[in-house]
Amino acid sequence: MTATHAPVPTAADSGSSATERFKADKSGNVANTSPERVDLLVREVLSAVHDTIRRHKVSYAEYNALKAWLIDVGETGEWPLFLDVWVEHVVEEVATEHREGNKGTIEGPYYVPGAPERGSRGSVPMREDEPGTPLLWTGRVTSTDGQPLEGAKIELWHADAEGLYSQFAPGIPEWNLRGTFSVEPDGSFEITTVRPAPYMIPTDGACGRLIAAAGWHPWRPAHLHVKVSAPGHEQLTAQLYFPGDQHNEDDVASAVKPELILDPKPSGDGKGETVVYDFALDPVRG
Ligand code: MBD
Ligand code: FE
Repeated sequence: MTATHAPVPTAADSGSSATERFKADKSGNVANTSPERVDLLVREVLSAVHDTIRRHKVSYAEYNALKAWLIDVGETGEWPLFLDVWVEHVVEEVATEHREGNKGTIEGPYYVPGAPERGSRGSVPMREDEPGTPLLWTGRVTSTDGQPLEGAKIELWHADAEGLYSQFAPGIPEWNLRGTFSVEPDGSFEITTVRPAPYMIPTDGACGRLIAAAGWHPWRPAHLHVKVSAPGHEQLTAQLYFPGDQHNEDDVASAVKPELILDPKPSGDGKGETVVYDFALDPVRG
């Protein structure tokens, strides 16, 4: 870490932004779940909680600690963070188990739709003096049968070299390190960005207090987030990781898969890195 840090975002800053983001983009699009399904799922979850209480003879003091913590999750705006870190990976697993194309992983709480369009060969928006190792990423988007997907779109978003996300930490330009890319007729693209730093879950909110109370660690390995879409194909949400990151093996969000680890090489000019990573998307069936 360098001596010049941006202000560390408070849990409440990033939490309330993530909560507002979710409400704006996704809360209008929730399942109209049948009473039978609600009954089944809620009963099973509650029954698992009841079993744990009986098995471990949970005390009133522990019950009240849970109650206080759940209130705290809401007050620090950390429901999106809590759910995406400790629950989403299994939802993603179930939702994508039929796929034959690229593996994906969780979206997490910091996606923002509508990032600036940068064509098929370009740089993500970044500051003039953006810190971090330059990264030139080339690749292709095809269907699972190898056909190039000319209409494909790649949305890329990631933390900066201090592990901070624009729109969820103060003092960063709105669309910094967030861009939307197209592809050439042969499906190829070329994206310039910088290597992100590992991400630390805020320690001053409810999630941080849980991590400390349980003796866990708050780290996600460095990662690039992407959403890749093309007409007639399932949208792929993924994250790409860097080899040798100490948290690839123990990501707090359990979102690393071996297929998602990049293989960057030093670039010819010695100033940065280049990497090749392609996407094959599953056609929408039926
Ligand atoms: C992140 O940057 C992230 O990607 C996830 C899944 C959870 C918290 C922060
Ligand atoms: Fe992230």
